[in-house]
Amino acid sequence: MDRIEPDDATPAVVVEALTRGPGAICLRGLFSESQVAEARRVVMAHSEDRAQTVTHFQGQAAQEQRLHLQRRVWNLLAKGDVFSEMSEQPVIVEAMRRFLGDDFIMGSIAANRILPGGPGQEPHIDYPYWDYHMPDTFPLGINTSFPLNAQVTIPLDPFTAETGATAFVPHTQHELRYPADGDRFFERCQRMTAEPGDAVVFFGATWHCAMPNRSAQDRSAVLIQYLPKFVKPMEDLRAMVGEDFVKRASPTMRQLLGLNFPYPQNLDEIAVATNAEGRTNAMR
Ligand SMILES: O=C(O)CCC(=O)C(=O)O
Repeated sequence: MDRIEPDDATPAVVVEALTRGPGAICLRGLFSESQVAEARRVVMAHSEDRAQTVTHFQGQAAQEQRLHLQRRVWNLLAKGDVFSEMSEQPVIVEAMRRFLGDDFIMGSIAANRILPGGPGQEPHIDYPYWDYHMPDTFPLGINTSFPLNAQVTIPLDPFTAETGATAFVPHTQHELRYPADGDRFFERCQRMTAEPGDAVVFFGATWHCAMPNRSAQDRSAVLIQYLPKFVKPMEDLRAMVGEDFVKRASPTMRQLLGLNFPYPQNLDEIAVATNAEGRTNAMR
């Protein structure tokens, strides 16, 4: 995985890494020390006494009664302005416009905290491909020739081999497949090692997983999921943030919340009936 300076992270460079390249790229030092400190403070505060929130790809840890050593904090937009700053970061937004289309949305913004001794995950691919171990539930011919997901991981603690930096197998995004036992994931993987405040951008069709934290310190990261406008978001962000947040939202945040793409609608109940779609004179 290349590690580049934000000034070099043009949309073309990021998209090349996600499509024809290994599937991931690290943008160094995109967020300031104070942004990282504030994000970490919120994540730690919200995960201290609420050990059990919904999690994913942790079936084995659940069987072994070790779920409490990994903690998720969901709905981060409602928990601090720093998370809006992270999700609207201009270098990332410009790259996402190119990768997922101008009206791309945010499907989730959450934190994954792995405590010392905490478990890693099952190797997987991300929403909306995350249940592709049942390929018959997807449309005929689905593939990764166009992306339905992008992920951004922002470490709030050092991401090292010891602390449990995310593992990934480069170039696996080229063929859409959920990793299987015979794929030797753990022999072939590289690690997304990174510093607090870096941003690792990757295509979620690339096989990856959080790794066990074998260190004596916490390992937390903010995980942002971006989607094309037409994919149903994973977290119901629009409902979770509330009316006041929406009233204050910037044009970019309104887009991220899906407000630029007003479907589904009750078309039978639209008060002022007009021509809503089409190249000519469309009034959504
Ligand atoms: O925390 C990590 O390292 C990765 C988490 C992840 O891949 C996921 O939850 O889908």
